[in-house]
Amino acid sequence: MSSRLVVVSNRVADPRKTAAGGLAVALADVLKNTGGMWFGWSGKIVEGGAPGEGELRTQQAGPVKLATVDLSREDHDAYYLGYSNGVLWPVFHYRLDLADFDTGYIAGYRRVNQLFARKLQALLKPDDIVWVHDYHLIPLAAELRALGCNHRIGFFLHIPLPPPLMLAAIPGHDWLIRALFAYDLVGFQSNADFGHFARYVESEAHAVPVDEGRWRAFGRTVQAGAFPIGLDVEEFTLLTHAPEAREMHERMKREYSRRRLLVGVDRLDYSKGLPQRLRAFRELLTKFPESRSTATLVQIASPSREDVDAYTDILHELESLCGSINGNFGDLDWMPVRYIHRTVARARLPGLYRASRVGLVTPLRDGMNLVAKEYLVAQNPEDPGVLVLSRFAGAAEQLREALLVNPYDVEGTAAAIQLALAMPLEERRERHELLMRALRQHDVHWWCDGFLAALGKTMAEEKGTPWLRL
Ligand code: GDG
Repeated sequence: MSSRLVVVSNRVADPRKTAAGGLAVALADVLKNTGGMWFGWSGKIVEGGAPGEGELRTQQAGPVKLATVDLSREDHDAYYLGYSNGVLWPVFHYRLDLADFDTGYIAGYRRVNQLFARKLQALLKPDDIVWVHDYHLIPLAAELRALGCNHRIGFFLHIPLPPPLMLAAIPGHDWLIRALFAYDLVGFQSNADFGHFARYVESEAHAVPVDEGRWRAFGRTVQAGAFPIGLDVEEFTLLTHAPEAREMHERMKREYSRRRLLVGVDRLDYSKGLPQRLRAFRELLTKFPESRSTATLVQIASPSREDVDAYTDILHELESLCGSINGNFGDLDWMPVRYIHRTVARARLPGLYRASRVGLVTPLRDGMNLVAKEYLVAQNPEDPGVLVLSRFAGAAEQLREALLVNPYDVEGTAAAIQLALAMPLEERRERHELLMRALRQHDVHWWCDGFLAALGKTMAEEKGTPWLRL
């Protein structure tokens, strides 16, 4: 491709360093290969800074130019904490009960998108292809178009899109969806999410279907589709065989030689179903006495968004559940749950996954979930562990040979964990082989190439199409 790729996301990371977090890892993998520019917030908050203003800095990181903008405290609190993580994140994860529809947030959300549009437009070259990521930046293309930008612009939503009536609970939902029509291509993680978009635009926005996955409304035409994100399988395999992961694997095997390990690795977030997972584990210990004093759950819950209230609540709930399980079931030489509220170095994760007989990935709702894929890649194909996966993770559409569970059903999940612990070697191998085939075929390069090829194929809108300001 001769055009330069410009990736835009809330946070940027140096692709030469290892990042924590699904989106950052995937985008770093993409940009390492294509080169280009990565634009976003610097992570810096300027106390007392003027709203809608922020200093732009650029720096070269290998083949990638990093361009970042600072945010004033007022903008950060309204755009990031308020609208993105206090409204869009909960509603898009089907948690209307946790949404804080404070009317002040949306102005900050727009202000930051306008700021980004202004700063970004000044850096764009005529043939650039712009790829915008995630819910923080839904109106970015509309703001760019309002400044006269005619570039090819794609959008990928990393989190789920809820059904139309749930989306409609957001004051100004029509404004948000209308903003998506400023993109040439809109990508979702799963067919389920794409289906919700299709139903929304036809029923709420009265968009006219013009072709497969293509609609016309608000004076523009948008193409949409499902592009499930994948893993850099090769890179994660290398990481699995690198010294740090091997050492971790050996240590865990030594330490837990008489136990069977279950592992969970998640950002501490209410969408990840952590309390439900712990209750299912407690149910396992209650219902299947043979698992007592053998099954040990290692749960990494890496700190995340601690300045959003709902996150402190889940932290307390988890601590109390772990305490009561360890108190009621533990013994002098056995602690059923090892709960670690810290970020573990990425290089060590594959060792932990590989030492674990069961991988527990049981979100209540998740766009994709890359931990499920990492767990599978890290397994020893000769003696692989079993993935217990929530049917409500986008990954469940692809990973049909995992043990799929309903995380709200504590008894059912406990029974699936028991099945995983007892699964004969031959069945474990068969399932793992089929799952690995799917992961290799649909890796991060397939995802990126597929999205960019589809974006390249979208028909350019006529130059000068009037774009009404939002
Ligand atoms: C969003 C969507 C979608 C976790 N704890 C530690 C750590 N991690 C890493 C994992 C994995 C990543 O973070 C988590 O990715 P997920 O995909 O599971 O979830 P989100 O962060 O919510 O990501 C999600 C994703 O975007 C990509 O599109 O799949 O649905 O919600 O890579 O390994 N990494 C390290 N230490 C930890 O303690 N180093």
